[in-house]
Amino acid sequence: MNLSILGIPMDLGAGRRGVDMGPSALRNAHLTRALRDLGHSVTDLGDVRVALPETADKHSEGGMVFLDPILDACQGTRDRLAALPEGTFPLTIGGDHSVSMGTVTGNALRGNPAGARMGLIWVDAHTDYNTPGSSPSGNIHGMPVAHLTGLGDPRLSGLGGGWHMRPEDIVMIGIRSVDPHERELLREAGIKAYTMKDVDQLGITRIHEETIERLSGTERLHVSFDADALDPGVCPGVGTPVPGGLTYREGHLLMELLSESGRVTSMDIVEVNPILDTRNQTAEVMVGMAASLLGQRIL
Ligand code: NNH
Ligand code: MN
Ligand code: MN
Ligand code: MN
Repeated sequence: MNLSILGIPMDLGAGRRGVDMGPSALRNAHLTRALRDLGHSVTDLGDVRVALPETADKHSEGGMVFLDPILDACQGTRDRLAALPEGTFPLTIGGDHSVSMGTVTGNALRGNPAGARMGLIWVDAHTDYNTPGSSPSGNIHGMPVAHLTGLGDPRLSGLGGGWHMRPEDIVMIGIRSVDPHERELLREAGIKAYTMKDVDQLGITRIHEETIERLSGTERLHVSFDADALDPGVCPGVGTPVPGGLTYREGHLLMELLSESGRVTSMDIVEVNPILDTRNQTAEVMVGMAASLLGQRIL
């Protein structure tokens, strides 16, 4: 496969500093080599330009911190991804999770100005379905999915032009932290979310089967993997750790099964925070997750 790596070194959407160094940490953990070893042709496109928090306009507007520079970075990400040749598999490395408003729209718009029908698998401790009105923090990394479905601020929800995600084409896995008003918005939208209770009860195999079945009508399939979906013991380098996450093997099994499905067309790795990490462990684990999604097998 032809893989394109694109970094988005942004921490403007997160409540703590440091995920802007995620792309560097992932490259340091030999991301390119791991994927080339699987037989892929890998091109590193470098990084999207992102404003520095020291010089960017922080002013919180309508319940959103750093709206303008985040919008800029998401537009830049979208345009880079939309312009890639069809058939390329983009692997986008963040950066806080607000980058996914740019990655998902860019991947949907590639070769299709109206936007392809996109399935979205959101692997995360959080549902990221806040709007500026429901968010307790004003941090935009808690809001990308809501904006992708057309809720929230029109500048962010307009990133796809007229295109939006259909709520029924979204599946979330690993969920264990949802804000009170966010929970209501999720229910209203009818988004399918597998909580950690579901992971415990059903297991990853069943969840994977149901997910692929549910998303069978989509043309493309994007996996957005927030490192905090994994247990903080596995991935300590994240800004908002929540106990009781996916085990190392549950993460790999999910990626291995998705790989075998042959359906996934793009991926994000986000929220890796080297400042809070232990000797780059989180980046190394996440490189392994990408490798499993892209064909690495034990035997
Ligand atoms: N739900 C909280 C908020 O909106 C936290 C979101 N943090 C994340 N999301 N790391 O993945 O502020
Ligand atoms: Mn997230
Ligand atoms: Mn999260
Ligand atoms: Mn819109």
